[in-house]
Amino acid sequence: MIEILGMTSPNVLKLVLMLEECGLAYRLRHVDVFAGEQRTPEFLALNPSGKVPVLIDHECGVVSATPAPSPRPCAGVHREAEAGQEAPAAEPEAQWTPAQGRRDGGAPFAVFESAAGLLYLAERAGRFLQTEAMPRSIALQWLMFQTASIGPMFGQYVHFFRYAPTETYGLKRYESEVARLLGVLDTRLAQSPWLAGDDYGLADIATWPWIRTADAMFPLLTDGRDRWRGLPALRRWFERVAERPATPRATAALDALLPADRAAFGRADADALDRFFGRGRHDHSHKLTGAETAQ
Ligand SMILES: N[C@@H](CCC(=O)N[C@@H](CS)C(=O)NCC(=O)O)C(=O)O
Repeated sequence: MIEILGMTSPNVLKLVLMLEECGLAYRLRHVDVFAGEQRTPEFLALNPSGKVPVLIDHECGVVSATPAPSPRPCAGVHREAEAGQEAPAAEPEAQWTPAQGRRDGGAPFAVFESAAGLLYLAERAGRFLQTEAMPRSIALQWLMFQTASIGPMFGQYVHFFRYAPTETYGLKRYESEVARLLGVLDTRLAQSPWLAGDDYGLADIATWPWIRTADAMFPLLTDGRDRWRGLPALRRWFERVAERPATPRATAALDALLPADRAAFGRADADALDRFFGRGRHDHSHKLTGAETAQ
């Protein structure tokens, strides 16, 4: 069983999409990031960066760094998803144990950073990542484009337009960069059916959840006119991924966490939000300057 610690965010959806595509059994566990569950010592032992998602593989703790030509045998974990299949028997409640770094074959094995989780699953399942050097490099280039540019820039843009819309300097800066990045994707997808070439793969799986998020903010980019104006290839790609059988299963599984997320946000007071957003009293610069820390 693979466990994903997360919330309703695009970085978490990446892993859920991949698990659904591979037909791997998994369980989603909600993390209340507004209450700071991601900063507990137990969580930091799994992800030193204190973010979701974290992937925990409870049954198959060893992956090879070399590409797998075929699905890796991993009894009891790798199975084909079947419509209407009953949920597996309940397992003992997993614990957030300090498993980070274990490669000795013992479970659980924890992976932080969503793209690292995708690579772990690709090597585990032997799917969605090219094995030949040059096609693999192209796939990794587009995967890294997502992790280094799309995710961080879209994330900052969402923050400004949702929580600081009057900060026009920040809002404009990120809006402009998001528009540029969308253009890069559209140009690529006008030349290639999938981001890495002829096959649907990790780069598409990593990028699609962020375009799903962008779908909600396109009106801001276009002053309420046609949301996909100027992005026809990106739009076709977005719809093709949405039509894959695994995609609605993944979005439904993720969206099931919405009530828990909304409740967590509703419980968060001004101080908790200040800490979550890393601003005001709870910014992190005191750690570098040695200045008085916020309590
Ligand atoms: N590069 C990381 C980004 C993870 C990330 O930023 N996660 C957000 C949710 S999308 C989070 O955990 N936020 C809580 C916090 O910052 O304390 C990844 O791809 O896994």
